[in-house]
Amino acid sequence: MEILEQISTNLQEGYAERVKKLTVEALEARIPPQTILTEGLIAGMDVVGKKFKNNEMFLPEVLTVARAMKMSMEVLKPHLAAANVKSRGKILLGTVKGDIHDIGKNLVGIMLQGAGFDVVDLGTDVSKEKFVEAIRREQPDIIGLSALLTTTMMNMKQVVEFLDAQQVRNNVKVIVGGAPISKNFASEIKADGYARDAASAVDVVKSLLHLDGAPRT
Ligand code: B1M
Repeated sequence: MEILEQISTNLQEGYAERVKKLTVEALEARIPPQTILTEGLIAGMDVVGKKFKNNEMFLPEVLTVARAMKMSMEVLKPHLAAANVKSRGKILLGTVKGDIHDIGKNLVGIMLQGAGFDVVDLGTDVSKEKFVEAIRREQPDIIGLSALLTTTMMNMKQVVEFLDAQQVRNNVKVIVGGAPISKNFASEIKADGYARDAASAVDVVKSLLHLDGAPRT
């Protein structure tokens, strides 16, 4: 669809206001929010990621794109979460220490809210101590750790070990995700689950909580 392409290309250029306006127009045209997200915004972000990797785009430009994505996500968020009914459980989310990437984590949060979970987002650069404090305070069913850097993914291991050391692991399961994370890595660090993307994060959470609709493995 033409409007999705426009969302993608304007996002790549970092035109925040235009992307936001197009997102509103796409919603008015009754394009499903999930389609706007995957075929407009994420498609555009994929191109940016590749260009960034090949040194065809640089940090300040990527930052502008990330801001545009965030603004548009604010518009989409209530629509993605519209199906939200009674809470099916509480999920604590955070990007681990040293890492400030939050777009993927935010998507995971939105998808989980959309699937009917309460989400408490601790933000980025979250220390293991902050995770433990929040677990004691919020009593979540699951905590979700995100990392986008190969240098910060090892901080996930530290969080898992700290939860054990602080004896707060009994009633909480840990899931991990982010571009450099794999299923093997998740097992290595003794996480309870791994999700490749935001949609599968919902499936993994449902499966860990033994809720209906979890895909059979
Ligand atoms: Co950064 N960055 N960045 N960056 N950045 C990457 C990750 C990188 C792969 C780019 C590259 O070189 N190709 C590279 C990492 C290399 C590596 O470690 N292997 C990189 C680097 C090097 C850096 C800096 C070190 C650059 C520098 O300063 N020299 C720096 C680090 C800062 C820090 O964290 N301390 C940095 C900074 C930034 C910006 C601030 C400019 C910006 C972040 C803005 C923000 O997040 N608010 C940024 C961005 C935007 C990117 C890219 C281009 C896009 C990331 C993104 O948002 N993708 C990225 C390149 C890329 O990924 N192609 C890159 C879209 C998002 C929807 O996908 O986050 O993967 P993703 O999330 C997915 C899945 O991974 C999964 O579901 C999501 C949705 O489907 N998922 C989970 C994520 N978390 C999950 C948790 C779960 C389950 C699934 O359960 C809990």
